Amino acid sequence: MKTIKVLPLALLGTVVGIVISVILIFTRTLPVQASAEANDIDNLYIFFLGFSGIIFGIVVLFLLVAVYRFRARPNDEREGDNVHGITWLEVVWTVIPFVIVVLCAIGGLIVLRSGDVEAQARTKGQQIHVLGYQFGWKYAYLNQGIDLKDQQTLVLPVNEPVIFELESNDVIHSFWVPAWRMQMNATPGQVNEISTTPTKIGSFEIVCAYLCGVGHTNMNSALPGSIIPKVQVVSKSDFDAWIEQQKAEAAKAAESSSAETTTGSAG
Ligand SMILES: [Cu+2]
Repeated sequence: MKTIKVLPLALLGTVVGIVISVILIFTRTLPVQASAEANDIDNLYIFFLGFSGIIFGIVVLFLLVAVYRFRARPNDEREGDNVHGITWLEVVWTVIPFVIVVLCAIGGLIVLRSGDVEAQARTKGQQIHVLGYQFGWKYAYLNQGIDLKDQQTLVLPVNEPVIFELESNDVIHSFWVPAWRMQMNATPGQVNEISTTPTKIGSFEIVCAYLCGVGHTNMNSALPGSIIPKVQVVSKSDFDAWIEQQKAEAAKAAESSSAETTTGSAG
């Protein structure tokens, strides 16, 4: 019976896999890191990518060697060897994936649990309601009682935790700010929460990460011609000034609409 040398092949596969992972890590440029969580999430991504690359290297190498070594020669009509039950191999192929999955789960649990940021955002941060619809986003500032108009820019202060309460009034959308490494579904009939702390001043892309209908591409602020404004992160003082301006505009609008009603009823 023909065999292959398992251990040297597994080692070679590991080396090939590491090379593939390193190439992927250094050739795929990630977006700028603009939140307190971004660096940890990138490290988790690299950790997952490393594991995946090594598994890929080993599997593909074994596959190629097996296909070549155990191929049927011309006119060889024999049945292949009937192999049944190799306990040590079954233990190995159960234990290794189990360990890998558990390690990845622990890594994910440590990095992705945002309990602290969420608690901070609830007590002294910004609470923003985000409504996804076909096709755009509408924001409300819950602490200040301000409702923005359709497609009005989301403005946030730097270095202050934010909690987003996401909802949708039609189909499932997904609110994604790549620079913050933050993404959460906006689902009809349900409020989903996610929190982050922006750490860089500037404007950053907002993308709808779900195909949500014919106008889906309009929900990607990175594309030319998109009607979706990017999110603006500003200094605390600029933010406070902007909030005052929004309040003043809302008061003015309320005043003129009540004036209209009065004139209407008088006439
Ligand atoms: Cu969408």
